[in-house]
Amino acid sequence: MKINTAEFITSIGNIEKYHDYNLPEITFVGRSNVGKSSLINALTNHKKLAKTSSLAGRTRLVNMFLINSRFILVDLPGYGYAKAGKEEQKEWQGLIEGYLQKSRQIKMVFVLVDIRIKPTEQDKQMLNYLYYYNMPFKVVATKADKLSKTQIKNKLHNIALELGLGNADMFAVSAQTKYGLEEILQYINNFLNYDTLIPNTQLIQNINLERKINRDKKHLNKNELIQNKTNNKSNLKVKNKDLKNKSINTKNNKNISKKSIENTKNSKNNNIEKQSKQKQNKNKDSSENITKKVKKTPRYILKQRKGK
Ligand SMILES: Nc1nc2c(ncn2[C@@H]2O[C@H](COP(=O)(O)OP(=O)(O)OP(=O)(O)O)[C@@H](O)[C@H]2O)c(=O)[nH]1
Ligand SMILES: [Mg+2]
Repeated sequence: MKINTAEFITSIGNIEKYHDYNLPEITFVGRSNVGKSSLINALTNHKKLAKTSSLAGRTRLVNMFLINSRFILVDLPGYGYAKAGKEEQKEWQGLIEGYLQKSRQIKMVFVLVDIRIKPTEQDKQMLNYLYYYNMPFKVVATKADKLSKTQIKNKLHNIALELGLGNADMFAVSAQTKYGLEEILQYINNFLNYDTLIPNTQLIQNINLERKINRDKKHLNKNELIQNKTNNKSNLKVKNKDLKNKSINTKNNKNISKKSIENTKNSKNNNIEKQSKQKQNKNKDSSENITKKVKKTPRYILKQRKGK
């Protein structure tokens, strides 16, 4: 089987929103950061179909991808992410278990473990759970590129022993070098009986329609944003103009008041000058008067005064 098309269908954060598309589902579970999303991308030959991260706790929702319009790959949040809060861990656990309980379409659960690390208690719990509910599963050891071929064989054997499984239940893969991917695809092809699957053309049409609606919405929002931006800009321009005018007015007012102060100062000075001139004149007048008076004093009186 070759994967020709891989389309994102939906993300579910609340298991009540799970929708049965009446297509076989293949599910990827495992510890946080083990490489679930990377494996989905590698299998489908996409770089960003499922979001990946070097930081644990990247996938927080149940993500569903439609493959060749015939079956669905399901990427689950990881368990055992120690740094996540207790509430968050509970939420993810609820989503994982909720999905495993609710879906009637699960045809295979791939339980991923890191090939270099001994399976954890939580890995064992997950396998017990699947075993208990009689769900088909296989263990996939990831990041095989970190080991040599002989090391891969040995580690795979050890993990199988630890989990009480046989070698036939195990795969080793690398999303980086694509090691072991053909084997997984071949296995999926066989257990799904791929050639007998009928493509769900309605679903792909719905996905495309929804995508178009979202694109249009985004476009509309973008236009709205641009409109808002230009409105804001022109509002800002008007505001700035107002502010400028206001500041010019205040400047003018300031100039006017400066002038009026100068005028009052000048007029005060003028007044003072006037007053002092007047005083001077008065003084002059009075001295003149005195001299006049002196002048006017009859000569004989003056003589008498001199005689004194
Ligand atoms: N060397 C190597 N690194 C890998 C491989 N697969 C994944 N990784 C790296 O492991 C980190 C986690 O990968 P993800 O695919 O995001 O892991 P996940 O299991 O989906 O993680 P959660 O979403 O947190 O549950 C990333 O840095 C990947 O690049 C692999 O095959 N080889
Ligand atoms: Mg992930």
